[in-house]
Amino acid sequence: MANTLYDALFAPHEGKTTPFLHMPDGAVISHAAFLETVGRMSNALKSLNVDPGDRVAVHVEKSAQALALYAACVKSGAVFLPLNTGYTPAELAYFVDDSKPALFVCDPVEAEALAAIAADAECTLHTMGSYGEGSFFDLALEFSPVSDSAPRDAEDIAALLYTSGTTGRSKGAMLTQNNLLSNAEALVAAWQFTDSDILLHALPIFHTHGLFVATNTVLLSGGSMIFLPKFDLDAVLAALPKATTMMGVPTFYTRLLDDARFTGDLASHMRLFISGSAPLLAETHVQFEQRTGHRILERYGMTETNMNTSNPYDGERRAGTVGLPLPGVAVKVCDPETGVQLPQGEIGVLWVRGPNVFKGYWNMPEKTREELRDDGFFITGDLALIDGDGYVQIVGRGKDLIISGGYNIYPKEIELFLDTLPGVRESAVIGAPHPDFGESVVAVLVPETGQSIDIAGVEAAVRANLAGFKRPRVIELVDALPRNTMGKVQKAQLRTQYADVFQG
Ligand code: MCA
Ligand code: AMP
Repeated sequence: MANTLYDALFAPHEGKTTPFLHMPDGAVISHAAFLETVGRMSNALKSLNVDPGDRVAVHVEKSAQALALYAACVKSGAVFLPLNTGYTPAELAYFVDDSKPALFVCDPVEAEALAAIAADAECTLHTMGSYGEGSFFDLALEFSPVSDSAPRDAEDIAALLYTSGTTGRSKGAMLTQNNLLSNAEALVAAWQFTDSDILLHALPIFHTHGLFVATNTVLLSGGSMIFLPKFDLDAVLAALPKATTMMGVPTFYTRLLDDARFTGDLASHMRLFISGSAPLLAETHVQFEQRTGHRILERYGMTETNMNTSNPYDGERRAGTVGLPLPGVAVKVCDPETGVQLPQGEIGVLWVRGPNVFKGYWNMPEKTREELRDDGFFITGDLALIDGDGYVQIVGRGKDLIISGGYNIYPKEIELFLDTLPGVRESAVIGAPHPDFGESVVAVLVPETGQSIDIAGVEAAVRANLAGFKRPRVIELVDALPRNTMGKVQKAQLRTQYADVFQG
């Protein structure tokens, strides 16, 4: 039996000396060299008794080796489970306990702190540093680069990606080989990727955007990537002249526009700029076109669905819209209460269906039933309308969610944590417009009667327990939270009240 994803993305490049990764130190890693490492790692996984279907949890910095580990998991049939590098040990404990991986690969500097978490989950712990160094790579080097691919069916799970939940508990989205492959095929065609493309890759590789949208698309089309460890403005400006395409979150584009060195000349040879993960302001789209002549192509997706819609490559790229459904993807707008489809032009919750839609949430059959319907439609929780020409506009969110610099933050998770701190009776967490991140986090705290809250203590506790991107950048103390007659906290009122905290 074949291995659907490996055979499509990786196997065609075996033995090819064509460039795959252009590294920041000037090194070029060919497809063949990359796949030799993948073969060694795949043998190393076997030696660790990682069987097809086993999870491999990965909390490491971006590197060529980290990407090879993803490919090795695909080759071995293991389920790749990447974790945001910002997560603290307290956050990681949940993911490891919930997913019960066979192997947990972490940064060497955190191995000691995470040993107990791995031991509790009875999984093997290995290390991989920023340059790939560590015990896992050492082990891989002991093996031959030649290995067989594990037979995997298109419906087998290739990856488990956690997305935060409105209840505060993260949910693991199970993505099949076909979810990933069908989406890569759709995107290569929609964005006309070829083997001449050089993608400027400055995104993290622990989320759908940097891992699947960017990498799988380039792998399928046979092109290469300038593989930067993160979005560093100077490094991106220096790399741009060598790239043909770039993918980013809106913060990438606003940071470029804020720098006078980013000129039309610097972008003149580029074929395509793509944006997603968060709303791109229409004004950013307009400014970008004025500066460079390029109309940023905005697309829309989710961890659970990969990409759903995209503005056209050749047709009109409409600012403020996320374009048209990708081939094979159906979208409809439904009444949030009844689930009945609404007439064209009305605002409701967006539902999507297609080969891109995930298989369900790991160990959460009830959550899966709530959001993934028997007829295959997934309820995104995004509020949208579809215009007369079929373009989808995301106009808001039915879910209580903040998107900061492309990272999703669920207020409930932060509120549950803040409520445990000394002196805090209750809390409300909201997003307020932020010039760099699009939105950022504001926490409104109510002290226990007769007590005071030590703000410095709150900040320290947050730092110790929550990833930095979730940290409230403003903390306000109030006597009471605004509530409606049903007793529900009026977040809309708070959002209006604190709308300007990050401005000016
Ligand atoms: C880092 N920090 C942040 C963020 N990133 N705070 C708020 N929002 C953020 N996005 C905090 C760090 O914790 C640290 O906090 C401080 O900022 C500096 O960290 P640093 O790493 O230097 O930050 P940066 O380089 O300025 O990073 C900003 C960034 C990065 C470049 C926008 O967040 C980024 O690459 N975002 C891309 C996210 C992404 O790939 N999303 C795709 C999700 P402290 O000072 O307290 O220590 S996939 C998805 O959404 C779907 C499927 C889709 O459609 O794509
Ligand atoms: P995630 O859970 O990290 O996969 O994030 C998915 C969410 O990001 C979607 O449900 C949307 O709310 C948001 N999103 C992604 N792309 C866009 C976009 N182009 N415009 C507006 N929101 C977006």
